[in-house]
Amino acid sequence: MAKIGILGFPNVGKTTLFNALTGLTAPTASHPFSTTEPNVGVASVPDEKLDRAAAVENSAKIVHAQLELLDVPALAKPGHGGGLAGQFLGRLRDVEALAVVLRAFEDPGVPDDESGVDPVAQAQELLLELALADFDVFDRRKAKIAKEATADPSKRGAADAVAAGTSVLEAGEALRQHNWEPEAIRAFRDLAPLTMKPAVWVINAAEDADAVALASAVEEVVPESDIVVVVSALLEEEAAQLDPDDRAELFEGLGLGEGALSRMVRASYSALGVQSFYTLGPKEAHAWTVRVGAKAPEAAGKIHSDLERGFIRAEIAPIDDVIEAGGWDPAKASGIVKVEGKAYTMSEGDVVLVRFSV
Ligand SMILES: Nc1nc2c(ncn2[C@@H]2O[C@H](COP(=O)(O)OP(=O)(O)OP(=O)(O)O)[C@@H](O)[C@H]2O)c(=O)[nH]1
Ligand SMILES: [Mg+2]
Repeated sequence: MAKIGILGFPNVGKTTLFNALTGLTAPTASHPFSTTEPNVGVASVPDEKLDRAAAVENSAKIVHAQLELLDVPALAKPGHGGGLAGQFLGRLRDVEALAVVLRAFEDPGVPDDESGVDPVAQAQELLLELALADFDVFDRRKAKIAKEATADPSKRGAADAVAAGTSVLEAGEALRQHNWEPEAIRAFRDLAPLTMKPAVWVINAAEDADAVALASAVEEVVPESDIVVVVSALLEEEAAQLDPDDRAELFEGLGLGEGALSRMVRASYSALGVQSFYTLGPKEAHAWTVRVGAKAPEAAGKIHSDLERGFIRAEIAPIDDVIEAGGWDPAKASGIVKVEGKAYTMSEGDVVLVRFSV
């Protein structure tokens, strides 16, 4: 399961967001540094198409795709405990993407510990902090690998790559802002640089804030490939405790559509370079996750390794068409379902039925 790490300055709403996403009730507090141990939980990827397909198929059970979330204790400002929450950086190194929370809400009852309520300033400081954290790791590696390369010329390329990465980081830039050769990417992998990870910037704002203006201001200062979303974590946390109908009514009443959280989880999903595909039946409507660009057998392997090993062919149709046709069987009857072989590249939203033999 893909893992996302939530980080940010103290009292910005990291744990509130974590609760909203997981439906859990980890303690939040109006004093900074209230989280001293990471919170771990699982978030369902909201998926309205899956719900609709399950309805037309009369599936007894719905299984949403899932993301694992890690809410790490706050990063302190430099001079307030020495930069990043160093002891938890290791935990962040093994997540696949970062959700960086920026505080834009004003609340006199929630002190901001100097991190302020200016999301642009926080984004800039956090970019710098993350680059510095990577720099420490790279700088150490640079010296070592340079020495190794004098004894073993096959390490020359890797040594040069680490040196180039170190310079980028020293300038306070994120590694993901540059294009790297495959050899460099391999050399970086062991160092698990935080600034190579895709990031979703989550601006935590009052529900009546100018979301478009906030988002575009932050987009100006973060790497181009990053995604920026605006949420009201407190409202979403309350909504997460409601049953789906009451929740929909609340969002409807506030003119918030499906809720910002759905957008945020979807954004994380696309930042991770993954897509959903589905299996549908009377027992279960199930969303699965596979990387963008995967062939049909790789997708089949997500369901069960036997399905990849013994893959013969797959019957495939877009979920929108299946819903419109009124289910899998009618879709098949009307010729929408195609038979595809091992070379088929999966598309977002494919419904699959795998034929296999082991
Ligand atoms: N007004 C308002 N308050 C919020 C919002 N989001 C969170 N809060 C409040 O801010 C306080 C801090 O929230 P937390 O989720 O504990 O923040 P955190 O970033 O996890 O804080 P630490 O773990 O202490 O660094 C709590 O009292 C929350 O209820 C929001 O959108 N609006
Ligand atoms: Mg917290």
